[in-house]
Amino acid sequence: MSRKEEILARLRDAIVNLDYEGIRDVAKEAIEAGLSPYEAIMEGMAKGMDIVGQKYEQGEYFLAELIMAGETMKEGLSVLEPYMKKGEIKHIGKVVIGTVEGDLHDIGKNIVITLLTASGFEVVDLGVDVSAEKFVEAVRKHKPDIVAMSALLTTTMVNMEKVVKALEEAGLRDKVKIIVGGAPLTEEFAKQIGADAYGRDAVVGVEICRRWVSEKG
Ligand code: B12
Repeated sequence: MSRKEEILARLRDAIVNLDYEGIRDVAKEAIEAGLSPYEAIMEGMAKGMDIVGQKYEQGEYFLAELIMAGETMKEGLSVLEPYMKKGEIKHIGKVVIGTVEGDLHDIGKNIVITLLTASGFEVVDLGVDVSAEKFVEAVRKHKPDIVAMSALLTTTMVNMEKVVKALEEAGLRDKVKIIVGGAPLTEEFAKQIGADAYGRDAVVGVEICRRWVSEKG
């Protein structure tokens, strides 16, 4: 195993073992060893979160462990984030983002925000449990290029469609591109609800957003 692989495995394990105290040191080590913060997040910590999800499904972990895993992930992100925002940032576009109504999952959304910010986007984070009305209000106020929505529950992904409809009713739909993401979603679902794109993960999502603003010119 190379040094890089070893550190990625330790980042993954820190999440799986809910090592809230230890993850900061591993994250620092990752940076010192020359790993990019992107790799550390996507190929280390996010992989650990997948395993936590499987353990939850298998009845090995419970809600308390899910919460702890989420907190551990945030702790690791707080070490890595400053390394993604180096240098002068000229904004290339504006994104309004939120987790839809009824849904409190924000780890994936926060990774998307981190990568968007690092790519030069100005991001307005509406937080979690965001109603369609709040999305509409934010689009009116901030005039973004892109609206991004996250949902992790099959019971809340349907609320994404409400946002698309509300934007249509407010006459704002053609002013923005809409991208949706989150584990239970599919490309097909995104099309069906009238979104412009589905971001399988944060990296793909940010690539799509970059393409949109560059096409806009
Ligand atoms: C951590 C977690 C929690 C934490 C959330 C902490 C937090 N601050 O977010 C807590 C403990 C609060 C929680 C609560 C619940 N959870 Co939960 N949770 C998870 C878990 C383990 C991990 C989610 C996560 O953070 N993954 C890591 C991130 C990095 O991945 P991600 O979110 O998928 O995001 C990536 C992509 O999807 C994408 N992405 C995400 N959003 C967006 C948006 C855009 C625009 C783009 C481009 C991309 C994108 O990019 C990200 C990075 O690549 C999942 C299991 C799993 N494996 O997904 C269950 C899971 C989502 N939870 C589940 C459930 C059932 C619940 C509860 C209902 C449990 C309960 N009985 O109370 C509650 C619901 C609370 C609520 N109203 O929202 C189920 C959902 C089942 C379903 N089909 O609907 C899951 C799948 C677990 C399971 N297997 O049963 N949960």
